[in-house]
Amino acid sequence: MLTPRLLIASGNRHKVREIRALLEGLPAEVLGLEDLPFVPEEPEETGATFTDNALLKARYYSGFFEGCVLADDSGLIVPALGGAPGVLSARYAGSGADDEANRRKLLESLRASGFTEPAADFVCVLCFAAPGQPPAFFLGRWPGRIASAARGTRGFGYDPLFIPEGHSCTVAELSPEEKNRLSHRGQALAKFRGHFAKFLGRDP
Ligand code: ITT
Repeated sequence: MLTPRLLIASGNRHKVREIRALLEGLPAEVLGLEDLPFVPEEPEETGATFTDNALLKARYYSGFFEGCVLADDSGLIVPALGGAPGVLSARYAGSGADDEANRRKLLESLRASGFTEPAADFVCVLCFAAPGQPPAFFLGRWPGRIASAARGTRGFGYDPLFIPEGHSCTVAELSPEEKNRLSHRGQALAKFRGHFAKFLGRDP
């Protein structure tokens, strides 16, 4: 039997590193966008929800690849800010903004609205698209709060500002293994692994 091929459809190298670690041991050949004959431009993420955008990316990259595709749409939700940055997490401080600019904008928004260490959730929606099958979705949610200042050097994005529930350190102070064990992405991928095992006709 041919080894099934699974494309991780993300242009974010930090996400791809985490997803690869979390897919370890899977009986599939795991590919990245760099393995495509040419790397297509990223699609515009026009969806109103993480689910919309995960589907949009899975469908888009399926057009360039014949095997199974896994797309991730994720971000940070701060209810005190009306759900921001939400689906705009990657470009909260404007299109092309880097992680540091997005973190600065988050701290400024919180300061301006008078909130200290408000509750927040990291959310991840994975969309799995297999040829000839309806898309399947897997959700992970990681509750916590926003620190008053960035701490730690690991991870990416909002990790230096996110204190997971039950912890006093930020995600950027956790080891990569600990983050993957607890995170929104880790939770969504654990669900996906069970689905993929069944898809391949194996026990999870
Ligand atoms: P792709 O769409 O190509 O996958 P992207 O970075 O544009 O890459 P998203 O649109 O899903 O991906 O935006 C995700 C943003 O949410 C990401 O850039 C971070 O700012 C934030 N984010 C998501 N997961 C995170 C995590 O585990 N740690 C820190 N920040 C995270």
